[in-house]
Amino acid sequence: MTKESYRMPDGFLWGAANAAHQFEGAWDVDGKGISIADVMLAGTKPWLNGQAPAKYANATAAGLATKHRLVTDQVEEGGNYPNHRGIDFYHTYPEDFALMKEMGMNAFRTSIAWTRIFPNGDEDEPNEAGLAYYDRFFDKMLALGIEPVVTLNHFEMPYHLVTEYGGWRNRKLIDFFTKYTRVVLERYGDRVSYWMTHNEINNQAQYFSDHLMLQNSGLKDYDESDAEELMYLASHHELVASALAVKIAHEVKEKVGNPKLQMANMIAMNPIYPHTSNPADQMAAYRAMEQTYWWGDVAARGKYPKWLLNYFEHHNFKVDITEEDEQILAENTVDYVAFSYYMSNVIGADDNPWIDFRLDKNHFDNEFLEKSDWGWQIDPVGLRWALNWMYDRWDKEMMIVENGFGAYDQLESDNSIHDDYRIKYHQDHVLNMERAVVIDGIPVMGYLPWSGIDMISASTGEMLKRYGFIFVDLDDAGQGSGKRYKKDSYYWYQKLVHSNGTEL
Ligand code: BGP
Repeated sequence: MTKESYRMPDGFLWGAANAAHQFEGAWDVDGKGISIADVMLAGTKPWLNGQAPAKYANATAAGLATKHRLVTDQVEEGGNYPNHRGIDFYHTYPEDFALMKEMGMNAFRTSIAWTRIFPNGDEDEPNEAGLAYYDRFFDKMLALGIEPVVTLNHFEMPYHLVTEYGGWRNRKLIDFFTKYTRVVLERYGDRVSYWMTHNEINNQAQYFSDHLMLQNSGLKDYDESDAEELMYLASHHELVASALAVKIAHEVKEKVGNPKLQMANMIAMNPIYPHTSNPADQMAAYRAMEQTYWWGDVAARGKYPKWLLNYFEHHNFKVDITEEDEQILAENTVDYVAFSYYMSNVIGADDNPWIDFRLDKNHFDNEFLEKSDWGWQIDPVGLRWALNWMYDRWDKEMMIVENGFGAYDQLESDNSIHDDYRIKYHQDHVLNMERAVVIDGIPVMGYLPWSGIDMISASTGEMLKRYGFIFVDLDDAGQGSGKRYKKDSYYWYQKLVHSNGTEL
């Protein structure tokens, strides 16, 4: 019996995805400023000599057990900052893009490092050396026939905007972000058609996580009791800035004469299922979905959902939604929705009618799903479910800009890597995506897995949590030859892309 598979529409984008701070390295080259990623230590080996400075001794000891990445006040002598080196893609991109082109990819997603363009974020003029670098970078991609898909803000905002302005809680960030957006869209808008604003803006729904609050909103040094209100306030400023970025994209589209230029939001989509068929569990899961994806409602529908405005009022949260903001949001909804997909979750009800959903409460394992070594529940059917849920809700074309399987890969003596577990993960997810496209009629623009090449894990700072179809011989301390080797998944993906989805 032939294996089930479906051909994707002509022009479908088969690519891969990454992010500047996770693979470029060159953290202080050509005028680049310090980003929030540059002050995050590795979760597995935070101090290169194994000795934590006195001021960080307690936090280091507490974090090691869970690979929790310590955020330092500044770049500290002796710290192991894996994002400082990444895989040196800043210099190796010509060779690495050629390797990825050989895989047959016609698209690649990455971010522009905001701090290469505005090192501190509040300068009047951009850093020309940074702009010139990405000129060469995008020109190389286009010369290879690889369509750039670009994230404006991928967990790498200028750290100066955190320490000097308090991050996105400060409305001034809207101006800093829109200035940066206008500069890069006017510079690259003739060559780069697919853009998106804030990576996984909704991660901060889990506002009890210091990492997610820093990575999404540059929030640091706040009282735990203020965390939820701060998250909503910062999110509002991010959403207004995102809508203004859509407006700028439409202006630049005309100015540079690129009719394909379009701007998306970017959501981390991991479905939340009810623990049982008990209606109380269903109601909890329903609200948990709304509390985790309302950012998509504002970006795609142009207004806040009523339940959330009620929630702000009930909790006396001061979120400064002005009439001008409401008009900006309403007039500038996104052109398409970009999202990441890795796993799904399960929650049960509690007795709070205002349902303050948090993944650290009433969270259950899904007895029908297996987990990765990092506990991520593997759910390919959930990808089809999510595509249907989002299309029904937001009525926008969609692009899968992250889907991947982090694993400890083994480099064999003959330099082969047998990652059949990663091939299976992608086979199952691609099949469900193809069902959504062909059977459910969902308009999916492309599949850009995380990732074409190994890089630094965002949550743990590990190099050994590998996602790539291309292996990079480096470890968590940055030791190794740095050589690239093709995994078995490289050849599998090459066949899939060349068949436009039928050779699963
Ligand atoms: C998403 C991020 C990516 C990447 C991915 C894998 O949340 O958008 O940047 O990090 O997760 O997760 P991790 O790197 O934590 O293993």
